Amino acid sequence: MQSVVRTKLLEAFSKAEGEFLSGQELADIIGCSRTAVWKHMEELRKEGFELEAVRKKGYRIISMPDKVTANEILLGLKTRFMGRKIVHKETVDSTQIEAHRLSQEGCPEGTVVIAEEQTAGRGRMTREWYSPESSGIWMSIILKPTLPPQQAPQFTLLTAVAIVEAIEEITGLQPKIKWPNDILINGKKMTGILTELQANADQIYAIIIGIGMNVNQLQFPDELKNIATSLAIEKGEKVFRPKLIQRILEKLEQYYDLYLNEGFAPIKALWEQYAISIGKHIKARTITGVITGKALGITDEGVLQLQDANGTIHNIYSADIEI
Ligand code: BTX
Repeated sequence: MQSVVRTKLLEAFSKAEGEFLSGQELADIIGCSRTAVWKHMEELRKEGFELEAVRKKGYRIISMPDKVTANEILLGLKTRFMGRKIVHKETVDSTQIEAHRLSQEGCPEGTVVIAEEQTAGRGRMTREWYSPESSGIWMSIILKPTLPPQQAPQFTLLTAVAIVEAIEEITGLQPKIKWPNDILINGKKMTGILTELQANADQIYAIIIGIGMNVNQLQFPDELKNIATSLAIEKGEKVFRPKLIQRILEKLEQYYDLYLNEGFAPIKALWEQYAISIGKHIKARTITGVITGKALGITDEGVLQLQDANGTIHNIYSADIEI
């Protein structure tokens, strides 16, 4: 099915909120015959959509497949540009690699690359990110703000706020943020964020935000068992991924707009509400060594400030934190 037709169809069903749409209404919306509408509906059915067709009433969508294809994400998505273009892959090495490529080809801002499975998902500093099939959210979002590269780390914090609030609204769980890029529930890592850049020394061309979220896994490999968790484990039931993705994209758009209009201050205030490391005695492993001390807070740039036993304040730009 052509993507324009599909988008129009799914938008119409989304507005109808579960009510029937007649064949004629759908034909008018997508500008084709009623026979063509029937064909499009059959295609959706083949993709795993459960549809009800009733004579004289028309069609309605009863349920969607347990996939994170463009169709499911677009159905009910309330954003202007975030996630309006979605590239879905069954299997990919890393959605980051694909997103870098699309960005270089000039894709629109807000483009999302999402996969059911990653075979070479990556974390920071070439670490691996475990991304098994159809159980998590493995996605990369491309943003193109006109900003200097020094401001890029703030996007990790902005994304963390969007994710925490989306999870709270959809599941009722209350995740916490561990500076800079981990989201934890009950002390275990449930989401990691990877912010990568295409930039020169003065200006960002694109920010690629990678989100790896454990959603429906019920077990982890031995090396992650004690440090990782998923939403399904914490909630005791499966979570419908497309709804959660929609809410993340909506929140991201909202906070990205706020950031561009009002700067980092309002994002920082929200971030502090959800952060766990602030005020605590922590150990920060940076690439140049280990510093221990009290986490005082983050600066207006998003840099962590750590006060050691001698009272010296260290600015930490990137590190792994132990609380
Ligand atoms: P990070 O470097 O902070 O964390 C990586 C570490 O987290 C690993 O060394 C391992 O100990 C642990 N880990 C690996 N997989 C998992 C998992 N599924 N759950 C919990 N802990 C795990 C975090 O990096 C940033 C991760 C971003 C992943 C996304 S997925 C979509 C996009 N594509 C891609 O290749 N990466 C990003």
